[in-house]
Amino acid sequence: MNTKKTYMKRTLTILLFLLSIYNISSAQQTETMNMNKKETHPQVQPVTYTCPMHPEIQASSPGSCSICGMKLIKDKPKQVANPEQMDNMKNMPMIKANLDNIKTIVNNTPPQTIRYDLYIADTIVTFGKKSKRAIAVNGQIPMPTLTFTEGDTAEIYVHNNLNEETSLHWHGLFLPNQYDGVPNLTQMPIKPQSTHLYKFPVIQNGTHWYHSHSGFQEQIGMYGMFIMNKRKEWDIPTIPVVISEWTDMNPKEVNRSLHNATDWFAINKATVQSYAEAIGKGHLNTKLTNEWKRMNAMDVSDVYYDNFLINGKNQNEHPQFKAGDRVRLRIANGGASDYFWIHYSGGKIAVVASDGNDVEPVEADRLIIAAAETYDVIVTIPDNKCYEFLVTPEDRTSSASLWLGSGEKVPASKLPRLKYFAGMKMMNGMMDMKGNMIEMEGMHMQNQVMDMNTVMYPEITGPENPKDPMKEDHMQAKEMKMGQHMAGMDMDNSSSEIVTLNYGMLRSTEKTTLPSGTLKELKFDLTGNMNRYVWTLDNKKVSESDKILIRKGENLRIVLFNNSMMRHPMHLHGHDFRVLNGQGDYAPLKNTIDIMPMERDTIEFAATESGDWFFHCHILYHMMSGMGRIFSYENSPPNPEIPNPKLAQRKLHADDRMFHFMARASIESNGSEGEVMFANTRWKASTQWHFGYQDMHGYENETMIGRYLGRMQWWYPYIGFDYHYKVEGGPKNIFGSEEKNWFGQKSNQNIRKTIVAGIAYTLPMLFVADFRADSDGKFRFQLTREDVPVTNRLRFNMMINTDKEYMAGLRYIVTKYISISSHYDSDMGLGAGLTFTY
Ligand SMILES: [Cu+2]
Repeated sequence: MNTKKTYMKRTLTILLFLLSIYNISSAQQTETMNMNKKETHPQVQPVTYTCPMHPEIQASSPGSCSICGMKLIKDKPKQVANPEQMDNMKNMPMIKANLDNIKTIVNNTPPQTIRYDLYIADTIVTFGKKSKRAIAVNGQIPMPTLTFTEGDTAEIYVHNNLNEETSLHWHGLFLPNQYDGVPNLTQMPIKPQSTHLYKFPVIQNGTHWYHSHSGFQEQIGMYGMFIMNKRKEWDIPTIPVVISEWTDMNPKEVNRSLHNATDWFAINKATVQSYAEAIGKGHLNTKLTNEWKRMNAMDVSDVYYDNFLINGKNQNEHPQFKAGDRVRLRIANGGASDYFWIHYSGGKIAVVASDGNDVEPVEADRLIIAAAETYDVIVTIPDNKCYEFLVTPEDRTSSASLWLGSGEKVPASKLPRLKYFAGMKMMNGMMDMKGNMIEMEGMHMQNQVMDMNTVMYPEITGPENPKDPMKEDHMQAKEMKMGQHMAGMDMDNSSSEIVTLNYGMLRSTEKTTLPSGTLKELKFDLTGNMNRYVWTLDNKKVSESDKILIRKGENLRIVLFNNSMMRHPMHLHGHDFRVLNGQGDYAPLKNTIDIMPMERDTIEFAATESGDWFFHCHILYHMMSGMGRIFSYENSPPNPEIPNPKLAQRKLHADDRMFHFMARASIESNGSEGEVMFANTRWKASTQWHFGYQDMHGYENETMIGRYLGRMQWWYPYIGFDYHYKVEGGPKNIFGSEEKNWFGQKSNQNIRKTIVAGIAYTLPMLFVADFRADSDGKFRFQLTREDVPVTNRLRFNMMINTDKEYMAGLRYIVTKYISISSHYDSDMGLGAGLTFTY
């Protein structure tokens, strides 16, 4: 296996590669802005020849790389990793969008109280392949757009006509704590068949949204736009754009499946990254390293969705626009878990606000919007044609579109499939053997400036399989060009390079410095593991941590390090925070910050409110598993909406303490075996059986309860009960007599009723080692490996232990619940049949 040094080297290579990509766009932008080139131009150093992919290879004359054979190029790779250079990059120049000539219109209507009545009811929709239950408000999905003007008072009557509790959270709004809409924290849930009033002054402006904060209701329709106009607004057409996902699966079942370590979603998305695929693509070593490091397959999103919606439809048409028209899109990602790429076929996208706060207009070719973020953008209709505003989920499984204008359709180019093995290779390099993301010395991974996932984007880094000679040329050419950029020479300013928006490019239109006050600094690691779907801060769920007390008048600075393999959009209720992105006094204000793996981001805000405010990951399924904290103002007056705080807290904590039921049972020609379990984040109770059809094939049942330990949950100590009954005459054991085990102890397989205590530990390659002792003083050591992904749908399982028991089997997954299976086992012999999973 590779040494740690190799991993570090590989990580460094990837980073250098990303830096080179970064340099292209930053250099290009410098050009456009006519900025002083001295600031970003690299220092002159002696010329060496190096490999674009392997910077450690350096030669004084041209030649080829001894590692990959790629042609060496003139370069000075050392300076790229220079921290000083990194600092220059932080103050990167941007392409300003010129919007000075847009006219404005003033609203002279005096401030007023605006009343909305929202009737929440069950409905049936066919957004996917089948008709399914959803929740509509006033008969529509998304919920109606609520519009106010700064200075108005909002009076919103919520009529709950569901047979379950509900709530509405006003995302990004500054309002009295009791109207924030978090059930069991700022109010009690709105009971079925009752009405609840939210009434608060509108003291801000911008594009926001609102959604249910109860259970999984947000996934099935309870999201809508919440727009607060300024007194003076741009006088151009404005379209609210709320993006969402749809799954035909009940979201409770989605949640259970995620906790069940099923890869059904990956099978649907064709992202299993099986051994067959790894070998076919020349990535066996990558796959082995990945499993050696106890990781699961690489992916950028958790859930498979059947459809993606913009304002409730996959395709939207706005034919009224003509050449030269400019349109403002107020975009909110109301999806429960996905990030979305945004492109426009009619040219650049001018970004003018994020999370309802204005930024200096900046141009980009594309941007990614995290769950719960909002962006205001302005696009131009260049000609009398119909241009596509394309919205693509990060996993690129499908897309949704908004068509602007009429006439000949100008489609945006669809995003190609991600290069998952390139992503896996990158992830391998980023993670150490303890499951920690390795932070690079002198590299500031922050604010999306370096998107590690770029290695997976074929549109930027070339196609996946460079073995194809045509493609290899393309790839090599592209890398050559990047290498040249690293050397600061022959810059190709062709418009083919893609400018992707990142947080470093957001600059507030006004100073955002905090009022003077004491500064309190808090640090959180974003932690989790995909295998058991545990998502936490500092390895603690909401229910496992105390409220964080803060004091009105102080300033809070929060440093967030993402030590997990997924990106997380962290959202703070009731406050805007500054994102420290190198823009100094003009740091942008946001309420949701996307943090990529390995990033360390800093936010700060003034504590100006009172009461309890939720701070959590806005991926619904991460939040429900406990990824958050509660900020609580000291000495707040009691919240009149929470008559019994103890009861409310118990109900709030119930969310992340929830147990999930899982089962797997086979019925094969030689007998039945299976497992049923109840598990939550820390605890698991399970019973396993193994029944032959005849006495000589044995009956075994083990029931145990245990607790997962550690952040990565590789340790699982347990106690339980084991019953084993068998008579002579079963299949001949390949290890000879079963009378004694491999420790020389008398085996009691014929009739065994014992209490057992043991500990299981997940080894590299995802083998589970299980050592236990029973009440008769007998020891057993067992190795198990389950669900080796042989192909997209074929799984291999094996087990061997010191009682001379062994098993090997294959399972072909037909549907989410049914597999065709066959296995050989030392008690029951060979059999074949069906396996049911729930
Ligand atoms: Cu998350």
